[in-house]
Amino acid sequence: MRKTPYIAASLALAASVAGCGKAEDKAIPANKAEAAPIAGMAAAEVKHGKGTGTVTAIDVSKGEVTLDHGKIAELQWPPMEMGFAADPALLAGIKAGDRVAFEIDWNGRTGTITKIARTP
Ligand SMILES: [Cu+2]
Repeated sequence: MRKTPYIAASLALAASVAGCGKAEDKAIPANKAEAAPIAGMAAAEVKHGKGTGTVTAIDVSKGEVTLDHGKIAELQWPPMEMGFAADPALLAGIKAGDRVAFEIDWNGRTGTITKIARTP
């Protein structure tokens, strides 16, 4: 009997996995909200309001007037003191302490006087 030592050469299959080949299969979510226009944000909407108040500060040459005004219904404003821009010509003859009736255009950030007149 011959014993043939059998040496099993184990063949290591060194499978090289260098170079990660991950599939780029990330799902890109469709952002439909981004495509939809945002209502009311496309353009500044100018609102017109009317009120009465007292002039607390005025600079005719700069075209600035500060009013302590009452409610302005059209803009849903409570009474407050705030500054407005105005054409200097509109402010001629008006001084601090005067009671005034006025109208403004409000663009969402700033108010511009369109009419202003002293009241008794
Ligand atoms: Cu105000």
